[in-house]
Amino acid sequence: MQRTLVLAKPDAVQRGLIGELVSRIERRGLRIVGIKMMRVSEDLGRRHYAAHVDKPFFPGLLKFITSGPIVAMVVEGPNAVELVRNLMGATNPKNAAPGTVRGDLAVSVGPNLIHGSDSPESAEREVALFFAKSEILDYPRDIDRWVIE
Ligand code: DAT
Ligand code: MG
Repeated sequence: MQRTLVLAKPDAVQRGLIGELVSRIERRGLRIVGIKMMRVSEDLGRRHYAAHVDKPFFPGLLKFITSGPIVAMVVEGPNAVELVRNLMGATNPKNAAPGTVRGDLAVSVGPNLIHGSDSPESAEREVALFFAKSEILDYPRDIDRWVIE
């Protein structure tokens, strides 16, 4: 069982695509065990994208990710990191396959809708950056026991 950090980026929130992203994750069979709407501070943005601080696109990336509310999620399941990466599609939507979030719904490598951790190590680091332990809620799939006949 693996956990990964997913962000519905500011463009996803502004375009009303939170549900679309959540739906694709849930329909795949992954479980959302943490979710919140929040604003990314400049400090959090820098830490989250620490690997990119020296890239030419970093200033724009930081401006974008802090530009409006996002929805952060902790997503759990077998191979959650790889499954989420696959459903996201390529970083640049122009290369993203149809059927993926970016291939179906995005046109630009700036506002490309979704973030997903790129390795189990990144996932652990990023989940800890965005979520307190108390904000991650594991739960059993035992809803049938509440059915009244
Ligand atoms: P991903 O989001 O697919 O994990 P990444 O970690 O390489 O991609 O980069 C983080 C974000 O930075 C990406 O979602 C969009 C932006 N970005 C990446 N490469 C870029 C480029 N060449 N020009 C502009 N923005 C870029
Ligand atoms: Mg990345």
